[in-house]
Amino acid sequence: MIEGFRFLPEYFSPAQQRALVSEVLALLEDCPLYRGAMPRTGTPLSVRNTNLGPLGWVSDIKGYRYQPAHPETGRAWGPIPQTLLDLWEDVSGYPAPPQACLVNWYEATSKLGLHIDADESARDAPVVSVSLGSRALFRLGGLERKSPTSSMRLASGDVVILGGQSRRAYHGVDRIYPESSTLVPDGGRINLTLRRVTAP
Ligand code: MD6
Ligand code: FE
Repeated sequence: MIEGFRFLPEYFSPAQQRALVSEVLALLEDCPLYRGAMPRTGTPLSVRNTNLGPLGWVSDIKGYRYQPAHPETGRAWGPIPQTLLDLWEDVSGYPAPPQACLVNWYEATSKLGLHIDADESARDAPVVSVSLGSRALFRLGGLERKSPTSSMRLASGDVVILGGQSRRAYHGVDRIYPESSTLVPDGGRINLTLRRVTAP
């Protein structure tokens, strides 16, 4: 496995997972999920998303970027839940708080192609990810798109950290298993990724 990758299974208890899902669902009322698009082609993304925090990751026909406001409502994104700020403090080893929490919402057939998270200028900060709801088949490769990959199932409450070398590794979600959990409405899956965008 590539250096800097960490997997913390069942970091959050079932009760903590339920509380976190409720909190995120409540925040989404003011900060709704929307469907972004691929740069250049404008092809709709398979996964709907929104963000919490002072900055949010946006993808549309013009490209990828971080911005302080929701592209559809024009309002600031909601706050990052304290549970997630505590998680970052516990596992990131980074001397400043996260600025963005990307909320990715997977439906039964959603998937996420192999990609690198490369839109942050704080390149030394890890990305910390929380899985909630249905299990996902997560694929992690190396620094090149053609690098060999290995697959693992991410279950509700699991935390994944891409730090060190793995921060620049290709990864994606091949499928979810929509029958595997009832925590998220309609057997969906929520993935929360905490990111530091700018150097402190
Ligand atoms: C997902 N995760 O689990 C997609 N990125 O749905 C990511 O793309 C990801 O888990 C950076 C770091 C950790 C991740
Ligand atoms: Fe990613």
